[in-house]
Amino acid sequence: MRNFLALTLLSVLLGFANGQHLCPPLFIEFFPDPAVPMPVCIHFTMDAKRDWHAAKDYCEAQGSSLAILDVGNLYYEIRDYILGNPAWLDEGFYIGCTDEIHEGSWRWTDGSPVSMGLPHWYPGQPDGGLRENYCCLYYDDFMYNSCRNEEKLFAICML
Ligand SMILES: [Ca+2]
Repeated sequence: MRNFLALTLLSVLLGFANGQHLCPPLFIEFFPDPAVPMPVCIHFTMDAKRDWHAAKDYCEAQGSSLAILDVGNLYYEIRDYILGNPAWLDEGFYIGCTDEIHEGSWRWTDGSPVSMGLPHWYPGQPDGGLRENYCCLYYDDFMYNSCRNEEKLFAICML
């Protein structure tokens, strides 16, 4: 088992050195931490708009999860990527945070607390109380926003 793991790690490192793609099809490589050469793999689900739970299920069916953005510079890099796509500039994208379990207590889907306020959230967000329980990156600056529970949006999956 140890040899297998060593060989797997070696092949991944060699693949990286050779410039091979480390993310599966549809997933884009981001390197949010300059000290860590392994990519975070991101899939923007542009095939359909879904409510937050359907988006979460869709990511999980692909073996991924809704994106958790507290990873190095990932939030800024994803924001820049969205802002670089003119067709996306009046859209919103669900990410993996919610206050559906305890109103006002925002958690990532792994249970970790979400950083509140600037620079991540729009001023005045989150708001909407029980009507808005799901995080999205929302036009036109793609900061965090609490989106309406029934709203259907694109989503960001992460591996
Ligand atoms: Ca809420």
